[in-house]
Amino acid sequence: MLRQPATLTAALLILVSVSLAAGCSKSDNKATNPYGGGGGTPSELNSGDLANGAMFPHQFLNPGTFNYHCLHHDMHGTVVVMAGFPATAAVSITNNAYTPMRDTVGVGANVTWTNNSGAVVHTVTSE
Ligand SMILES: [Cu+2]
Repeated sequence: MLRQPATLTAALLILVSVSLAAGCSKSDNKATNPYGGGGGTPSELNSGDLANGAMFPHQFLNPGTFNYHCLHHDMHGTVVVMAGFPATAAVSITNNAYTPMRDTVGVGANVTWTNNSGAVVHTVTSE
């Protein structure tokens, strides 16, 4: 008799785990989230190609550490999102680098990347 509740608990844990996993994949669906993912999912940042002068704005709705890179060059950057930090940040892309390479912003902050690299195309893409 005493083992039955333990078995039931294990079954419930499995159900909860499966439900959570299903919930995570749902948040990757861009159709339901206009900001493209959120919560540190791989799809959080996906600028596509940015020509010279092009800007890529993104709002970070969830706290976390968001590492990104350029699909064309060995360039890396990080945005850390946590409560109590600025609501905006600007990142300039020049000389095959993101400047600054690391930003810390508040939850809900808007970060804008601008390609100031002349004719060189770059991206801002989650790692
Ligand atoms: Cu690049």
